[in-house]
Amino acid sequence: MSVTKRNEADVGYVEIDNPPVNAIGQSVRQGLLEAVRWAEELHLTRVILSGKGRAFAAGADAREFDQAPLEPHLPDVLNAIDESFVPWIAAIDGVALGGGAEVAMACRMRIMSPGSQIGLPEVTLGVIPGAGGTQRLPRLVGLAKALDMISLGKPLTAAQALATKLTHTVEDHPLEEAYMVNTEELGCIVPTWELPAPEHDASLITQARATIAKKSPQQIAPVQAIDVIEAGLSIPFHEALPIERAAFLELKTGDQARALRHIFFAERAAKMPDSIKAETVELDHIAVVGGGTMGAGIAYALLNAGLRATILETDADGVARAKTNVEALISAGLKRGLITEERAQGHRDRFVASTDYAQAGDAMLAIEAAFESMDVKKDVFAKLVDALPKDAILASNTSYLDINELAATLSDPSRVVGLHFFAPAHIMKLLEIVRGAQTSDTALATGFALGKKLRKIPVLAGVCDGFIGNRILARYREAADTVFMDGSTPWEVDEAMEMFGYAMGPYEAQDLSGLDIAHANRRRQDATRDPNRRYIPIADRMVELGKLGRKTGAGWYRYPGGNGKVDDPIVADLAIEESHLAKRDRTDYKAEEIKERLLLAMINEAADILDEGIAQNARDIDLVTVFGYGFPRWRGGLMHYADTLGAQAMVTRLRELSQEDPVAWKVSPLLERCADSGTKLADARPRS
Ligand code: T1G
Repeated sequence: MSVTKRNEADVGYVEIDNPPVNAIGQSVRQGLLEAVRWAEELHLTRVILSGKGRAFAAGADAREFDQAPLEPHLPDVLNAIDESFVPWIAAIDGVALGGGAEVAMACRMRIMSPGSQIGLPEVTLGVIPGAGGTQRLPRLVGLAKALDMISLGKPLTAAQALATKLTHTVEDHPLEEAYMVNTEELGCIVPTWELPAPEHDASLITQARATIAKKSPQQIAPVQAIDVIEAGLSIPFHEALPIERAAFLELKTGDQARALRHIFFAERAAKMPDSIKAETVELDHIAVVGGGTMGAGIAYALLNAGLRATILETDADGVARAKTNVEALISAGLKRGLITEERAQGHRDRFVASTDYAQAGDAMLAIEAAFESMDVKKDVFAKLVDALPKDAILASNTSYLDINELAATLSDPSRVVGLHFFAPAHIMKLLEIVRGAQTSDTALATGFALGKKLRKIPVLAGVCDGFIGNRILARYREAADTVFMDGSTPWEVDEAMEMFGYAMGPYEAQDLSGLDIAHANRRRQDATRDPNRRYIPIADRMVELGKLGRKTGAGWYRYPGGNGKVDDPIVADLAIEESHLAKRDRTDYKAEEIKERLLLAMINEAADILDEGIAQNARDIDLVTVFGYGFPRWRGGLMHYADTLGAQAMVTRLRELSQEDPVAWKVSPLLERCADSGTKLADARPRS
């Protein structure tokens, strides 16, 4: 039973009981509708609605969105509540999101507990409120607030909801308070649907449209949300509902909503594979080697999770730098109101920076975040082996280097695992957990347990150059440099990828991270690079010219006055010169073709990564590309997007491109297999 009901005299208690978060599926809708009839038959004086467990209701059950909606439909259920002569009070303890907030707004009164939240985040799932939210919310909080809440999807805290009059009161015990509410006072509250819609205000509408154009470019749902809100301002409530419903139903079957749902559930399915049968080591005191930007970010994430963190450095300057970096993150957290003074002091009390490895003598996990050199890392691991308990797990935050080579320097290589964080480590949600040839299940379980503690999205990766994400990134950059050398420009390439949905194209992104990192990797790969593979020398020339990106004031672009990017004719000339030296004809690539080549290059590489078992499944590759590399979330990630193209079509195009360069465009056997068998990449598995 997803909805329970009982009454004490003339007061009814209805509880949504659909764990874990009271998602509103068909059975909950049915239960609520029956409860309206029940309350009316008993002529109750009020119904107090609550949610069992940690949520009031987390919204419509998104797992039902792929099917045709079953009756009763939520708008009808909520109209029954709103129009009933028995007033309902929503006693909100936990989150009231989407359909959950719509239920609460259909109630005559809302009482929230201090820690609860209320909001309409439907646009984050590529839809709009579909049960009256676009019509009831403006009536309760006004047009400006409603436009903001619905088009951006950000929930309100209880205090914010009180300030906007979305909730009547904030009380520690909403259920009890609801019982105490004066019946006359309750009877005087006008049903939400009967409230007047706010005045139409063109400037507010225009402003809201401008905001979403900047914050969620190319996304359809926020635009439609504003359209539906605006449409409802000048027509009666019940005439506006079908407009809202039609837009909701159309959006939920669209590509963007499917993609966003895919990522929503993929994110929640990112857990330790069942095949790993081991317990984590104790996660209390964790050593971090290296107090630079990465090490300090990792240490701060550990402190935020309530853990003890000791940064180990090579000398006093390093220790001072580590302390400065961590203190800067603590101050930033205080300034942004993300942590309290008390928590900040707790962080400081649990943080140590030292050159003395013995300071981490009881740490059962160490994360090495030192300079990206194998020799440096081997030296660090040797010191960790001497200082830490013999069964402590030794992790490396390397972005590219061979975990197996590192592990081979230890008498017990099973203790070694890769924990690849993304900068800034305390913000980026992705964590690549790299399994070496001898990595133990205990080491892997420890990685996943840490990922959970840090609220990261953990993805298991095998060992190869760049693991999942950086290997795809390297192919992406190579494809970009190829069209640049053969006729395009950094500006055109970046523009093409921004039109696809990236917030930033590959060249502007590399100017941020620095051209020297990729240069060091190319030098490292010189000895093993396939001599038959075409090599694009432009980026090397850039580094020779000292054009390392924003950190040197110029890279692929110039940034006069540190402001926006400006084309640099020197860079353009470099490509013309190199293509001339290579006797290559230059082509005027259109944005569509640039986009296609860069995406196919990534998809083909990702298919090899999946085929080799470096990634467990396509879903993990989607998580890596979205949460680590800026792939547009509303496209569902690289492989989800690839499935909208279809394996056959991709293989056909890749075969054409391989005429140009059979090495770089060698078609992935996995893609060939999918094309032959009609299998989606989402269902593809590594070759056996
Ligand atoms: N539908 C189906 N399953 C859901 C769900 C939902 N709306 N929300 C959560 N789950 C599952 C989730 O997959 C996971 O499952 C478990 O609950 C715990 O979630 C008509 C159209 C509520 C803040 O956008 O933001 O209403 O992995 O791991 O970190 O207008 O879940 O255990 O099997 O995320 O504590 C609008 C979505 C829907 C809110 C809890 N609602 N959910 O976070 O736990 S559209 C939302 C969340 C709508 C109406 C429209 C979060 C949470 P499993 P979790 P959490």
